[in-house]
Amino acid sequence: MGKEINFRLTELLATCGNERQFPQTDHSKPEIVLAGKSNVGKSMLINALAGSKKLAYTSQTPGKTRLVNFFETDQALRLVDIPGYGYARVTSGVRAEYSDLTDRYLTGGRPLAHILLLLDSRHEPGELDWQMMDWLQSLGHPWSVILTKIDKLSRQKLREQERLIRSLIVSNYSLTEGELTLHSVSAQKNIGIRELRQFLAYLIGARAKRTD
Ligand SMILES: Nc1nc2c(ncn2[C@@H]2O[C@H](COP(=O)(O)OP(=O)(O)OP(=O)(O)O)[C@@H](O)[C@H]2O)c(=O)[nH]1
Ligand SMILES: [Mg+2]
Repeated sequence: MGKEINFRLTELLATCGNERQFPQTDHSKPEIVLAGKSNVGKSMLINALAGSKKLAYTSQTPGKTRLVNFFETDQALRLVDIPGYGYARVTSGVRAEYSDLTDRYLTGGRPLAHILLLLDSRHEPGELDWQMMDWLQSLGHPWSVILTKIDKLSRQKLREQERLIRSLIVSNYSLTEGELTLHSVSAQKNIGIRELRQFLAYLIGARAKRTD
């Protein structure tokens, strides 16, 4: 655990519309993936982790991130923003294309350290979230849950949602409580971000540098 990671040293590495554009794998830079429905807050969370407002493109218009974006943090890890699933306003053909690129990424033999599945803290997981979790379970990659936009809930309501969502997932996959890690964040209000940096650093055997 000697290494320290400075998340403020996060840069865009590559923006990929197809598999050939993926950067060469580097096993000294494990990849941490952000997956989740369009508009759940993936891009904004990358910005919050990096302490930068404009690193990853965020938008009011769902489905803007149609590419796999690779970011590199302090030459120690990569954050990978994969296209949001479930954007109803694109045609099914385009939707298939998105999930195809995501599929190629997830099954491409990359050094995947962990997948963060983002869920909106205000809602129970929807059909597409369950499909994504089923997929992650079947691929056998380690994954955990991030509840986003918690600034929209009272503290008490958040506790209720955490309990509910945790119990739904634990029972659906017959997990023990300890097998499901769940973090709650607000990228907008910078809540839970420092803890999440620590968790990500821990996943790759390092520590997050205190920068705030
Ligand atoms: N209140 C609140 N709004 C947030 C938070 N995080 C993201 N948002 C808003 O949610 C919307 C979508 O955020 P993005 O980060 O662009 O979502 P995304 O998951 O990258 O979406 P796609 O790129 O379409 O897959 C934006 O309008 C953000 O301002 C948060 O922590 N709190
Ligand atoms: Mg995005």
